[in-house]
Formats: sequence, structure tokens, C-alpha cells
Amino acid sequence: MSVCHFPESFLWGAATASYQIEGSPLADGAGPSIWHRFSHTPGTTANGDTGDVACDHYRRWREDVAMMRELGLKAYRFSISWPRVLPEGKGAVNPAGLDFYERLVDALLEAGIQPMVTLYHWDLPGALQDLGGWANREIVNWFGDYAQVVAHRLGDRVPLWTTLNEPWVFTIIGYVLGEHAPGMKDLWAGLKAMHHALLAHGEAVARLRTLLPSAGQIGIVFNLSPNHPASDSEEDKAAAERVQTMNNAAFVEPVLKGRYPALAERVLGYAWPPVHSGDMERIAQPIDFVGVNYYSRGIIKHTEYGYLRARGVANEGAQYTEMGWEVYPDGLYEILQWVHSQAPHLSLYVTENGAAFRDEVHDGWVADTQRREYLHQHFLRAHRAIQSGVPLKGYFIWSLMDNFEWAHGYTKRFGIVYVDYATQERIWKDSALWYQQVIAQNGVEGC
Ligand code: IFM
Repeated sequence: MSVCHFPESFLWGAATASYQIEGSPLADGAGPSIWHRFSHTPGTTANGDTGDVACDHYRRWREDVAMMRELGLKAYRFSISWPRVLPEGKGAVNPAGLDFYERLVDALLEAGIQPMVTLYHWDLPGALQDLGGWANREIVNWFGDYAQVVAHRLGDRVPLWTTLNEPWVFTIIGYVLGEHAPGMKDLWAGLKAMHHALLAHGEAVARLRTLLPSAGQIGIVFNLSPNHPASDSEEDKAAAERVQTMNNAAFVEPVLKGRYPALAERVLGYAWPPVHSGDMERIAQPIDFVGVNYYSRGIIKHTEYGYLRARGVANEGAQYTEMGWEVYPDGLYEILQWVHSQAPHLSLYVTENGAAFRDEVHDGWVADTQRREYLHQHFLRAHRAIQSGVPLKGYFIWSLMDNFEWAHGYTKRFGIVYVDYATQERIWKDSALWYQQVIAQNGVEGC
């Protein structure tokens, strides 16, 4: 079998997020985020884990950049912690917060690694949650102002910008299902949060455009999965369509087409947020790329319960990761095709893909064969998508190293580098060595 080569300029990368790796959440004048507060509330995370130390990246970033260089990464996707930059979420800027990210960006560039900045990966300043957080329409301007502050400092050096990471997750899981910060269970607030998040995205795009050099590329990152009906029954097909509409289309269509899908409003109309005149145009600011976070698919069955009257069911005999997610590489190909069909003119990036498996260190070595195989199979689907004409420009694996997996705390390991949390030692897993080779040959076996 020969090597499937990727385009010459393909950006092989890895992704992380501020609260998941940095630690020292209150250092140097930072304000508390909603995740700091949430994880310090008993009963919210596995083992009561918090991001207080995490991977201690806030203090070990130099070593981490050196590790990325050794891996051969072409790009690194990380997020900026809003409350480090604006401790109250708005108003006074904390220069020490910006300094941290400036040092990181400069070190990455020095190492030949392109930074991709995510402005929001879920660590909302707690002070803004006190004002209603994403459910308060004022957040559109707060987020725009924050984007502007960051772009003023880093705009001349960062080539790739994304506004929001996975707006479905932080609005629906955070405000409707209550499993993530801020831990609310309120459909009305959640749908308002969704609309405001999309508006805030548009506002940030408009502000960034005026500040970035013309080469600066702006996008947004969605978590997307194909949702297949569990059977041929009309009920299951309709349930799968409701999930596809609310989880994928209700976020993608407003941004790319300036409208909410009609079915979303039909299904949830009773709780639909007020849409003001001009909102949809504001959301649909022209962007340069879409980031796709893909992990698995949904197999959907009709049920009488829940806001979508749908539930996911298992695929017996399939392989599952430690998150309980089915390993389904074909779904990546399918979802890339779908996004491409929605906006054929836009570049795409896989901004996250990876898997949690149980890892053990033996003689200083982590033989994570399942993760390596998971990545291999997904890379092959990405290659197939490119061959079929999808303008996929890069691939960021989730994650560079094990980290704080939100409500699961430190119980799930997604990294290609193992983190020994007691010593903070970074131990390369088998998948990291393999990924180093993939990057070096710009391809994977299998063609
Ligand atoms: O760890 C998360 C990340 O923060 C967002 N996307 C999914 C990952 C795995 O659950």
C-alpha cells in the first residue's frame, strides 16, 4: 500500500483550549470564569476536578512549544481566556493577560508554527454571567469589544482566527441541559444564548475585518455529526431530521445563509428567541473558512421525551471510545461533504478530531494503538474528501496533550501526549510518534 499524500501547504496541527490546559486561572490579575466557578461547585465534575492546575501550561508554555516543534506541527489551535484579558469581561484590560498570549504567539512563530486563535472556548468571565451571560443580548457588544482588544495586540501576527468554539455545546449543554457551565436548565435562556452567540460571532467578524491585515482569515468552529435514523420508520426519520436541524443546521445556516432552518422554528417555535430586524444580516458576515469538529455520528430514535423528542441509541458491535462515542470515520467524509455543499466557496479545516481511550504508561511508554488507528482512519476519510474536491486546508487533532475534559475532569484522556498530572511530565504516546511521521511525509499509508 502506498502513501496518500496531502496538498503541499496542508496544515497539520493540534488543538487545545485555555481552561483545559493552562491552570493558574486567577494568576496575574485574571478574573474567574464560569468554568472556574462551576468546577468549584460540588457535584459538577468527576472527582470534583477543576482547572486550577490542569497541564500547568500557563507556566510551562515554553516547553510545550518546544514539544510542538519537535512533533513537526505546522499549526497550533489554542484559545484565549477572555477573563485573563478582561477580568470583568468588559471595561479595564489586564495587560498581563494579553502579554501571556503575545509571548505564546511569538514563540510559535519563532518555531515555524502558525497560530490559529479561538476567541471563545467556553471560559466566559464570571462577571458577565452575573449579568445573564449569553442569554443577555448585550453580550454581542461585549464580545465585539473583547475581539477588538485581542486583535489590536495580535492581529498583525496571527493568520487564522476563529470566533466561537462549538456554539451548540456551550449554549445547549450549558444553558438547556445544565451539564456544563453555567449549569442552567432553561430552554428559553438556551435558545436566546444561541441567537446571541451567533450575533456575537457576526459582530466579532465585522470588528476583526477592520483590524486584521488583508491576509488574516476568519472563521467559526462548529461541532458537527451526521445523524442517522435508527430504523426506516417515519418516526425515527423525523426524529433524526429534528436532531440534524437543531444540532447542525440551526448553527450553520444562519452563519452561511443568513436564515434559521424553517424546521427549527417549527419544532421549537414556542421557545424561539426574538429575532430583531437586521439580526440575520449581522450574523451572516462573510467569513473565510469553516472549522469542523468531528468525533462521531448520532443514531437517532423517536421518543416522547426531551425538547427534540429524540434520543441517541447504540450501534451494537461497533467500537466505542471512552466517551461512549461510536468510532465512525465515514461520518467525517459525510459531514465535510455536507458543509461543503452549504458553502462551496469556503475553505474548511478539521479543527478537532480525536479520541479518548484508556491509556496506561508501561516502562515509560504508552501504546495507544486504538487512538493511532482512529486517527489513521479519519485521515484517510479527509484525504478522500480532498480528492473529491472539498477544499480542506488543514487538520487539527484533539488534543495535543491530555487535559481537563470539562464535566469528566481528568478521567478522559484525548492527548497524543500523556500528561502525568502528579509530576506534569509529558510522555509521548505511540500516536504522537506516528503523527510526527505523518507530518514529515505529509501523508498516511492507505492509497
Ligand atoms: O474537549 C472537548 C473540546 O473542548 C471541545 N470539543 C470536544 C472535545 C472532546 O470532548
